[in-house]
Amino acid sequence: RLDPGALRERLAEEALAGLLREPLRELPAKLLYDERGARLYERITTLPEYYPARCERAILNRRAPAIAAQTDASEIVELGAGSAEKTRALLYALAGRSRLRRYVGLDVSAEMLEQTARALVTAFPDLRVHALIADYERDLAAIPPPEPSAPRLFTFLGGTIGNLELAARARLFGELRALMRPCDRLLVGIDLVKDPSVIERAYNDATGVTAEFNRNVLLHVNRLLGCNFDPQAFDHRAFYDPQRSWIEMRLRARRDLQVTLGRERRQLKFAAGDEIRTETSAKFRLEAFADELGGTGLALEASWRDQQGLFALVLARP
Ligand code: AVJ
Repeated sequence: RLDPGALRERLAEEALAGLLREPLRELPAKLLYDERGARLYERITTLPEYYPARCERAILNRRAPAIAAQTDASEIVELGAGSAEKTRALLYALAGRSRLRRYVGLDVSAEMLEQTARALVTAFPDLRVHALIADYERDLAAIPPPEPSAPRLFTFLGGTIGNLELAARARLFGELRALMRPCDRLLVGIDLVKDPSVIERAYNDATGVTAEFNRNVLLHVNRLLGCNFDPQAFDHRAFYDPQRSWIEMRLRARRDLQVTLGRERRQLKFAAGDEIRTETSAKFRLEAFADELGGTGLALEASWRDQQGLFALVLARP
């Protein structure tokens, strides 16, 4: 477990830098996952419009035995563990082969991770569980060293890899590659390019849970920076950018307003219509994704799609 104070400090720095960015203010997507945000995301994964979670779950439930056989892993290292709900299919499949020894989960959401770790200890009494309150873009060094002859499966599920831009993805894959021995594997969930209206519906759900999830980032920022954003003064927006093959979420000021930034007492001015980008979530073509992996010394070993072809799990080896 890393020092939560240090993580908080870094999140605050990133939030401040993003709010001062020109021409478009931007908050890093990981800020969406404070305790309330993590819970709202869990609700999103149950929405009928939000196909990524449903599809990934279907693939995992169907393919977990094959993935377990192919990787022969005795350890899972999960980046962005969240509730680890979908990961359980893998854990059961590995436990069924009597190979499972250790689970290492990383997440920035301390409360969610703590709860997840406790739940896993209860569900898998023989499993050693490590919970690292950590940012996978900075804290991979905190992962405990591997055990000899205990193959590791790194998992990065949910399509969260899409929150990183190309250069950041290459950096992360490179760092993971450096941690991997020949026996280790990486399992990544990627959301696939498809009809934009399907994607836009998934991020503009009818009941407004995603809007609430998006606005909640401002409450998190208020605590991190001691400022006074009124979430109700912002509209949720999510739209697909075909040039960049990503969907982005923004918050748009409903009226002219000012926000006082805590320590600096600095005034941040918004005119009606001004926006803050809060997330970009890239959609992939499998071939291009395989090329990205290849550029970092990883090779695509296998991939599985759901029956509608909306989402894919990719298994990569060093
Ligand atoms: C958890 C990053 C995969 O990008 O689809 C859900 C987060 N944002 N609805 C995504 C999210 C809006 C999600 N990831």
